[in-house]
Amino acid sequence: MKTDLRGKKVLIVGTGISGIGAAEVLCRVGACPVLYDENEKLIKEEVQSRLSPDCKADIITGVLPETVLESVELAVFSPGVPVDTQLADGLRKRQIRIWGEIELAYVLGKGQVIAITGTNGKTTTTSLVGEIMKAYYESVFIVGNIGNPYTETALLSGGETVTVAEISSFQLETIESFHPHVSAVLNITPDHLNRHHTMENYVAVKEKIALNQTKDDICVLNYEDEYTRAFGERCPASVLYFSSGRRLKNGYYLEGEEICRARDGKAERLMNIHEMNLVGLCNAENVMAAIAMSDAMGVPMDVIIKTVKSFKAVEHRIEFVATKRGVDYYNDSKATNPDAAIQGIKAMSKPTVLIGGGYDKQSEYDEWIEAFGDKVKCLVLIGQTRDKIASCAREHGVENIVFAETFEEAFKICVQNAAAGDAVLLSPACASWGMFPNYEVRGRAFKEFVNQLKES
Ligand code: UMA
Repeated sequence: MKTDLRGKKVLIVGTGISGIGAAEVLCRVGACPVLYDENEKLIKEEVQSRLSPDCKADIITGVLPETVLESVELAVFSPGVPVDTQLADGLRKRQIRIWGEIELAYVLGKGQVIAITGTNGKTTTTSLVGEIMKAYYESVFIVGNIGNPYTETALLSGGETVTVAEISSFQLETIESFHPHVSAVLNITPDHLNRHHTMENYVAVKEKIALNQTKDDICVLNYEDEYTRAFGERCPASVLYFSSGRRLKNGYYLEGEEICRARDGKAERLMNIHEMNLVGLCNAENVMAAIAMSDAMGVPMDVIIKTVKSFKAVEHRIEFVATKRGVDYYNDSKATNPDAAIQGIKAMSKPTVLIGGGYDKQSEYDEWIEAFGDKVKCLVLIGQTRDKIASCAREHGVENIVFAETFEEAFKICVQNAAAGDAVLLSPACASWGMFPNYEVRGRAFKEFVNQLKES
């Protein structure tokens, strides 16, 4: 253990999965967690019931008494909790450090860490790197923003462990000593600006992934992204670039359909993109980044390529479902905002019947609709946002727009409008609320409809 937290009173802010994970690990190392959530409607017994019986934590909801601030020695903020609030200021004024899940787990964990950030593609890339590591190393954990708090596995790790962590910008705000041996910034496009306020802040926080890296470490960056390419110039780690747009003298790149690796100008072909089960240029980039990271970790190239070829898309992310009557069906239900949906439509190479719409998060749809090009032969709209999307789509020259009252009706309209050689894509650019409890249920409903379709 690199830091002794025994007997220390630690304030955990947020009682979601990150906060619960932090409380558990702190109990196990003998610290005294105080679990706080500003949501006064939370029932303390329910929060308690999510802790294991031997994890004793004080639980506070609503307003946090000053006396608690006076008594704690460390704070651990959940990723969803901003660090520019009165509470955070109060802690800093008292010289109390604010860590997050990643810093806490890192100081308690052992072994090597691979850390992956970026605006899009993090989850797919993290899963793929995790699978490649599992194919070669004995002890591998896949953690972080992907939905498994890093704190849950920190104490299980040993010197030989490889931890593959998906890290969001929220989680990077609170790192101090976090030092991955291999890191990656896949791309940076505007996102979460309500939290980070400016693009400069957002880019700076993404760059923190390499904060403690040295030239003995590796940072994998996207040469085609202006922010990550510029970061390469001042990155403290040794940089490995990947590119979907040009040949690199050193790095990983796409030439036609071939993924290649070059060292000092000597190039070799690694695989054809049609040999992977993922579609779209964004996924070719994710794969190149994963290959670069795995190569840097010393995994033999034959093991890497074999794993890439057998890797299936993460569920609900441009997930190929089936071909029925010559029509390819894709589930991209995870595209709950226009930016994510842009990746979905960009990944399609055939005329596409697209299901969009859902809960209104006050998004703007122009850029998503511009990304349609002339690919979308029919736009089927559902939910609260359908009028707003339809008028935006008309402004951008999309003419074939059909409204559906229910999700089932939307699916039937897709089937009627798609011909052999077309694709049907569920990539709604909106949250599912109002029609479904979450995007997973929406995605599964879509897959069930597809699977019920007859072959001919
Ligand atoms: N809360 C406060 N004060 C606040 C804000 C929130 O007390 O100012 C409380 C809420 O009342 C709630 C709790 O904090 O009870 C929620 O904490 P949280 O929002 O951090 O959610 P967790 O369940 O702990 O999940 C978090 C990440 N959530 C966010 O970043 C919003 C999960 O990422 C992550 O998987 C998990 O930790 C484990 O690391 C999700 C996410 O949406 C998938 N990430 C964003 C994204 O991918 O775009 C960044």
